[in-house]
Order: sequence, then structure tokens, then C-alpha cells
Amino acid sequence: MSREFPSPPARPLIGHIGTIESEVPLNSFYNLSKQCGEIYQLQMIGQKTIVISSQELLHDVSDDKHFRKTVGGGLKEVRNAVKDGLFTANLEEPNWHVAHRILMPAFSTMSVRSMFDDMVDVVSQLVLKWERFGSRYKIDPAQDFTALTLEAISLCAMSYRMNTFYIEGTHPFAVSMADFLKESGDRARRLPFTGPFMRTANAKYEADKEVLAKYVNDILEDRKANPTDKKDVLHLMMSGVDKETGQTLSEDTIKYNLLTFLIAGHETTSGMLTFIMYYLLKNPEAMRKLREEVDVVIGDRPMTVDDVHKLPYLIAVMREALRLAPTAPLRSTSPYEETVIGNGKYVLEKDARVLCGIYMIQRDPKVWGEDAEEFRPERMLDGKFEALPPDAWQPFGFGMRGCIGRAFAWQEAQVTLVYLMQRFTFAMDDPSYTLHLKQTLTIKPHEFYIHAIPRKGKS
Ligand code: MNH
Repeated sequence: MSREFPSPPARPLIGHIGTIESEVPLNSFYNLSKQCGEIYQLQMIGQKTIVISSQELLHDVSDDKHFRKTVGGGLKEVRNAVKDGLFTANLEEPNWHVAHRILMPAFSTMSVRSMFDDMVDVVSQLVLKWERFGSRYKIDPAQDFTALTLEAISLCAMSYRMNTFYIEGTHPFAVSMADFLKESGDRARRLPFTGPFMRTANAKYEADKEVLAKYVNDILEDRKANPTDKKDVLHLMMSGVDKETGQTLSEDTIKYNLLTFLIAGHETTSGMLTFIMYYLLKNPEAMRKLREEVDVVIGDRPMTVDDVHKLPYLIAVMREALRLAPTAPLRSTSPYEETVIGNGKYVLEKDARVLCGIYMIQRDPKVWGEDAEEFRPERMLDGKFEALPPDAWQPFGFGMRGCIGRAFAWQEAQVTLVYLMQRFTFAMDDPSYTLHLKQTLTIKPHEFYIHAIPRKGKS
């Protein structure tokens, strides 16, 4: 049994900070897992981080009784704007428990079904934009899908139109959010004593935080001034009572969670849609099968909420894209007590910082075979997904702290992809493009552009 794990060469004082590339840290984590194996340790600013990258080890630490989510690194910096909102709260914080109990029902499959019409509204705006621009226009799918997912979460959850499709370029809120998240990540990698000297970056950071807070404030004030009968997520936030404690959510807690949903609810889903576009364009046979499924099952009629159960190949495509490109590629956890994992091989000390390399784990050749790096939706079909070993596929996190927006993201992606398949065929702007990643807290394809060609007689 070992307590110390393989480690790449370190440098004095800064340890492994220089070992991890700053543009796409994930590439370094991935390469180190090839080099060091399923568990390795890094020394970062005096703190030891243990990185795991196999399904077996992920399964061992996916256990709410013995492990808890830790909010460190970039995520801790995100707290500067959202404090103890659902995503960034520590389990010791009572507000997490109260907000979790009040808000879980708002994102159940049933509640999400009731958001179907609003989702169609938003997707229709994207379709209209791409139809108007026509096939010659070079689309930045990451940007347009970001507009889509931001509009969807604000309209569906808050009945508030940001009107992201009616603004030149990227919506100021989305710009501030992306910059805020980027700087939060950068701060976590900077040496501690350099922070105060980053004057320009710090001023920009504060300004971005204000833009975010201002929008959330507007959304809440707008609702107070214009009460509605619609029982949306914002309504539940303002009126919900926790059955266990009798507590309601304070105004600050409402704001932190509104911002949490706007942040957590859009980057991951837009990244997922962009990766799906990439993988479908790189794998024409998968594109063909998906188009055929949509044409046969739905054809030209408008999609209904019940269609989401009738498209197994679409679901396989979504699962396979999130396997190869989990848009939240890393998560952190910690054992409450000293804990042995890996079938007696490894000892984790109490409170050890464990980084789960979901991105690597979902390519574990022991689980996925020699073609693990290939996009093959067929491996998710015909009961094969259900027969996977536990936690082999874990893009939405685990247990108590798992994603609250999973059903929402799922339905949103289904509606989007069905509408896009019905209306367009697609081509890559540069057919020789190969995937490189852009990483903030999430990942998406970098500098990937497409063309959308309206299907004749389909509009
Ligand atoms: Mn989401 C937690 C991935 C869409 C709101 N989400 C998580 C976690 C992962 C994750 C992983 C756990 C993180 C951790 O352990 O530190 N989320 C995704 C992915 C998609 C996604 C891959 C889309 C694809 N998430 C969404 C959407 C919303 C949302 C949409 C909002 C509507 N997610 C959350 C919130 C949490 C979370 C809130 C925090 C839950 C908690 O800890 O209580």
C-alpha cells in the first residue's frame, strides 16, 4: 500500500506549476496520466494534489459517505461572485442544503418538460439567424450556441429575455462572464504574492463582477415590479419554503443562485453542442444516421415534447460526445478520513485533495477498449450504456453534488439538434480542421467554424 504516488520532476519553490501548461491545463493532465499512470501527485504552491484517471479509482471516490466535494483552485475564485451558491458552496454551509432542497424539484424531468415551449422559442431564434445568413456565412458555433444556452436558461428559469440574438457580437453579460471565469482560473495558477501587482487584471475582474451582479439585480427587480403567474425557477426561489428548516431563501442567496444558474447553465451546454457539431462533421456516417433518425421519426412536422423518448441515436450521439469531451472535465473531492482505494493499493490521507480526471477516465481503455479515442455512438446503444461499469461515464458529476441541470441540458440539446437537423445540412469551414481545445473552467473546441446550408423545401 502506498501513500506517495508517481510524480513528474518538480522545481524548487514552485513545484509543478510550470509542469502544467497554462492555456490548456487539461492537455498536461492527460499527458501526465499517460506517463505516470492511473494515480499521480503534483505539488502546487505548497499543496499536494492527487490526480486520478481510471474508472476503478473514480468509482472508489464516488461515495458521498466517505468523500465530499472540495471547492478549491479556480472554483474557489468563482466564489468571489457567487459565494455559497449551489455550485460553489461547501457542504458545511447551511445555505447549500436549504437551496438544494428548495430548488431540486424545479429541475426535475417533469418541470423541465414544462419548459419545452420556451426552449423551442429560443432554438427558433437560432434557426432564423442561420437561415437568414445563409450557407456562405462563416458560423462560430461556440459563440452562437453560447447565445442560445444563455437565452434558454434565462427565459426558461427566469422568464427573462436577455435577447442575445439581437445584439451585435457576444452579449456583454456573456463577455463579462467568460472573462470573469478565465481570470478566476488564472488567479488560481498564479503565485500567491503576485496577485496585488496584477493591477489591470484586478480592475477588469472587479468591473466584470459588477456587470454580472447588475444583470442579476435587474432580473430580480424586474420580477418584483412585474409579478407573473408563471411558476418558473425564479418564482420558486422567491416563494419556496424549506420543509426541513422552515427557511426561505434570502435576497442575497437568490441572487447568488440566479447567477449560478446563468453561469453553470450555459457554458457546459454550449460546449457540448459545439463538440457534437465537430464530431458529427468528422464522422459523416454518424451524421447520416442521426439525420435519418430525425427524418424518419419526426420528418417535417414540429417536434413535440414526447419526441425526446423516440430518438435513441440522438441520445447515443450526446452520450458519446460527452464521453470524449466532458465539458466540465475535472472535479475535486476529498475523503473525510484516511481511506484506502484501488483494491488495497493506495492510501488517501484525511482531507487529501483529489482531482478526478473525468476527461481521462472516460477514455480508460480498460473500459472502452482500444478504440477509446474514437467517436462511435454505437457503443452507447442497445443496452450497452446501461451495462457499463459504475461511474465509467460521469460527465454530470456524482451524488449529492451532481448536476442539478442535467435534465434541462439534455432536453435543450435534444430540441436544438432536432431543429438543426430538420433545417440544415452542415459543412466545416476548413475541412482539414483538427480539434484543439479552449479551456476555462469548461472546455470547448477552439477556432472551429462551420457553414449551415438550408435544406431545400424545408422552410
Ligand atoms: Mn451542471 C453541477 C456538468 C448543465 C447547474 N454540473 C455540475 C457538476 C458537473 C456538471 C460535472 C458537478 C461539479 C463538481 O462536482 O464540482 N452541467 C454539467 C454539464 C452540463 C451541465 C456537462 C451540460 C452538458 N448545469 C447544467 C445546467 C445547469 C447546471 C443547464 C442549470 C440549469 N450544475 C449546475 C449546478 C450544479 C452543477 C447548480 C451544482 C449542484 C450542487 O452542487 O448542488
